[in-house]
This record gives sequence, C-alpha cells and structure tokens, in this order.
Amino acid sequence: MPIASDLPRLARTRPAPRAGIVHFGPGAFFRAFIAPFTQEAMDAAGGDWGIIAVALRNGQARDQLKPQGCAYTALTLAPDGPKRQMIDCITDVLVAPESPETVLETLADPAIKIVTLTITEKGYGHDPATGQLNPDLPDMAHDLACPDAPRSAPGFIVAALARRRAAGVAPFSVISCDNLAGNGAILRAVILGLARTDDPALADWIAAHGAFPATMVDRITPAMPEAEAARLAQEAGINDAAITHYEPFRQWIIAADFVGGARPAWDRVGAQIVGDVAPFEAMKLRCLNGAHSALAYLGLAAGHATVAAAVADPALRGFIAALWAEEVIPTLAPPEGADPTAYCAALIARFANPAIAHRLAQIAMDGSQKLGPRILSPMATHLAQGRATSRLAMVVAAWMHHLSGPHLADPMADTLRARAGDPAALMALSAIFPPVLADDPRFRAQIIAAWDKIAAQGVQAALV
Ligand code: CS2
Repeated sequence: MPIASDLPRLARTRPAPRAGIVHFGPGAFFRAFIAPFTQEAMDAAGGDWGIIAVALRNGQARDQLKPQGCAYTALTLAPDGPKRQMIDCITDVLVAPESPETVLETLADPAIKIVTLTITEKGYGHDPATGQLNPDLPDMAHDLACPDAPRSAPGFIVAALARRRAAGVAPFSVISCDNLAGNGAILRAVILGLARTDDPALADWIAAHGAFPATMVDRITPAMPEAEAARLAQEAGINDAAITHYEPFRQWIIAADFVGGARPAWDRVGAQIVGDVAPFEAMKLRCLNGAHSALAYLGLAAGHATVAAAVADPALRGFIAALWAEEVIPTLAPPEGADPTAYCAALIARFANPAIAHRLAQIAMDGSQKLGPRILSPMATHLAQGRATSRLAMVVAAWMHHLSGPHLADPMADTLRARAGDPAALMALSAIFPPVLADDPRFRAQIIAAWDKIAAQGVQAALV
C-alpha cells in the first residue's frame, strides 16, 4: 500500500455551494457536527448554506483544508468499524489575525444569514458564575478598547453587526454550539455588553432585531493528534490532512429563534427545533458532561488515560452509576418523553466504544469553565432542598487535587496553581463558585470532607 502522502491530495468533486453561514472555530467538533448536518440539510432540501470558516488563532485549519478545496473525509467510528463520508460544504477558511478586514467584510455580507460558533467555553468572554461579560479578560479588555479591530469572536460579531446596521442590513442569527448552560443567553449578554460600551444604540438594535437561539449539541469527538490523522488516512488510503473522526451518535436541539426564519433544513436530517432547549441541555450537561468530568479527574488520578479505560474500571463505573442515580437524575426536569435512566445507560455504551480513544486529559482541560454547568449546578439544586451530595463533592475535590498535578491546562491556570492545595482559597474564587455555594457552610464542609478523604486515602479508596 502506498503511504497516504504519496497519493494525490483529496480534492472537491462538486462545485462549492454559495455561502450563507460563517463559522468561528473550525476544529474537530465543527467538522464532526455542524458541517455534516449542514451538508446533509443542503443535500436534502437545497439552500445556499455553504460555510466560510474563521480560525481565531492560527492557520492550521486553513493549511489542512484549502489545498484540498475545503473538502475532507469524515469517519464515523462505530464499534463494528468505520464508515466514511466526504464533507464539502465549507467554501473557504479565513484566519482572523491574518486578515481581520476580510472577516469583517464577509460577516457584513447580506448573503450571510447565520453565524455559528464552536470556540469552547473559554471563548465567550463571560464570567462563568454570572453569565455576563467579564470586561477584565484580556480579549474582552482589548475588544472594548479597540472595537473596530477585534480579536475575539464576540468582538468580530459586534463590529460586523455595526456595519450591517449602518448599511441597513438585518442582523444574522448567532448560534453558540458550545457546552454552556444557556449558551444563547450567555452569547447575547456578552455581545450586548460589548456593544453597549461603545454604542448603546447598536446594543438596542441587536437586542430588538438579533437572534441567539440556545442549542444543545452532542457528539463525542476526540481531538485528533497529527500522528493519529496520518494513521487513519493511511488506513483509508487517502491523502487528507483534515480527516475527522467521531462516534455514530449525534443529537442537536435548537431553539426556534432565527432572524427572518432563515436556516438550513437541519430538522430534515435529525436536528430538533424546539421551544425550550433547557431540559435537553440540563440532561446532557449534567449526565454526559458531568460524568465525563468525573471520569477525567478521578480516572486520571486512578491511572487511566481514556474514557473507555475509566468506565471499564468497576470502581469508577459503580461511582458514575451511583452519581447519576442518586445525585444527578433527581435534579432533572427531563424533556417530555425522555427517560434519564435509559439515557444514562446508553451513555455507558457510548463511553465504552472501543473504536474511540477519548483522552481524559482532553476532558480535564478548562475545568474552571466546565465545573459550573456540569457539577456545581446540580449541587446547588440539592443544597436548596437540604440534601448532601457526597459524590458531586468528590468530583470537585478531585478537580482541586488535579490542580497540583503536572497537566493543568486552564485559562485560569496561574490563579488556580497559586491556590492549589488550599480548598478554602479555591472556593473563594467567585468566577467559579457562585456565592450561593461558596457562602453556604454545608457546601464548604462537603468539599473539605471530600478533599480530606482523597488526601488521606487516595482516589480508589475514596470511590467506595
Ligand atoms: C467533553 C465534551 O471535552 C469535554 O469536556 O465532555 O467535549 C463531550 O465529549 C461532548 O460534549 C459530547 O457531546
């Protein structure tokens, strides 16, 4: 078999569609989720919904995609072997720091009706505890000082909306596809916060005419190290620098809130357009992502590297089952017709998928942004009803122990490292722990007890 790089580079086989979407963050999750959904929607129902992708940091995605006409191979990793699909709905990749003006011109184009984002929790410039703009974050401080030369996705969106308003063009719908509780409301708050500082009339216009539909997104998509991409391309016999792989399952719930109703027929290919996303989102964030974070902090400490290895450990698997049954499911008001117990049973099978190597270290990243919606919010529900939550507390304590380890990757890393080893000092960080928790002696006592148990007995013993 020739090595993949000796083969001709993958190429587009049909003309690119006309663009109607700009997407910020062309990483693995975008290629695994928004792009396939959008392409399938266009194949099913037509429309000019090609996607112009914008990278906010570097040219990697551009260098991977543009030499192959922005087409790439998507591999669905089913337990019984991979299935292959060619995705060709991306029409261009822009690199914001290299050509900010092109990004703004593109966003101002009336043909663009939708802006989607997968920029991870830390890309929103918000305070996780309040959901409001945090003007002190470096990117936000920069974009507030220089609104015409933005650096962040929210900054680009505000500057582009200003151009659209000046030109008499309606705003685009702005759709967050990241794992934040109330992602649409957070994005709206940050954008209005940025706009209001420089131009209150612009903020009023966006508030009156814009749309920020909430979404729940779900598909397990492990990051792809270059060596892994090369191996997959080799196995598939294709020269594709942008090959992407993911689990078969996918679920997309989107609030029915679009400017002028304009959107691809995502609902024709499995997305659900609903009135209220919140019950779906709480179930997914607390059951799936909550268990992921638990497995990450406890599983890494127990010596595991992947989600599949962690759920194969009977102690961890038992811990997660009890966490769901006793401390997570009782906090949910599930969507009509949904059965959270069956949902969690299906999660175990997804986590155990032997075809996917989902690294716990990837999930452990950015804990300061993730703990709130996944772990702290169900704790707050229990506390309000006077119940203790020893397992959720154990996850928080395991995260606190993780902070002293060598693998900390977090936008608040310096602050966290300075307080690592001191649970009380960590709980005083109001950007992570809202006062309703941090000021409650019952909450503090549970965290300290869990911290002491791990410190004294190690993680394995603390699980039983
Ligand atoms: C994971 C998520 O990295 C993480 O924090 O919990 O990326 C998770 O795989 C997705 O939300 C699944 O839809």
